[in-house]
Amino acid sequence: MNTDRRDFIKASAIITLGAATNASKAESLFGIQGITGAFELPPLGYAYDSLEPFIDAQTMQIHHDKHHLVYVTKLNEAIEKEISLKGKTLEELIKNINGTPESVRGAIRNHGGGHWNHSFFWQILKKDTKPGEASTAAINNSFGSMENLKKEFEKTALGVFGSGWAWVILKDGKLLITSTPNQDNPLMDLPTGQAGIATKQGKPIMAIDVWEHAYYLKYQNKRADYVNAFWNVLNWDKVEALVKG
Ligand code: MN3
Repeated sequence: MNTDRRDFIKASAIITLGAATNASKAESLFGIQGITGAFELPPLGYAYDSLEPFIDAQTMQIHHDKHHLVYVTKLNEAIEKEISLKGKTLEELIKNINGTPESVRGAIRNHGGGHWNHSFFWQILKKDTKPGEASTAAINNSFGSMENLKKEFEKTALGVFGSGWAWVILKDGKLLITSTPNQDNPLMDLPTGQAGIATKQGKPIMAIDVWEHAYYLKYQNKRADYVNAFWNVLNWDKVEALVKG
């Protein structure tokens, strides 16, 4: 590792500490430990450069420390405005978008979704893992082959117009592929099949963030190259646990 890289990592570690401090402050806004709404930025869980060369360290650092933190901060701000939402878990919030008071519905949808999606995305990334038995069986059963899954997933990821996500979800024992615009999520109780909304709902098993902030520094406008590189950093261990769970 050269000196520049070491300094970069050291600087990154300091920025991460700063983010953690902000999250603690957000929590104290509510006074009582354990009251949700005081959501925190979860640690990335690995070094920013862990996914090189497929996803670069700078992208990971900005994506986690800056973009994800904004979703957490704005989610907390929205909950502060709507007392009935305090005490709910993140999953309860995003599964009940329809029942959310209108004044904060958009904010919970965008920032609660953003917090959930990114927390999930960090966990689904890891180099050098292999598909497990349960995942392989489920993929063969649902798509016929791994190649078909990859082809359909890539097509869906490339077909997201503007910002959004592509997903593999589990529904009634089958794996399905879907996409969501913006920070929507297949767990949200939004009417499916309408323009601008996820076509299918289910339990997320894998996901790719196709917002430009997820890939632009390295891939610029070449989303297809980023999506193709994704298979090198998909955490099959996590996929296996989700398929089994
Ligand atoms: Mn993102």
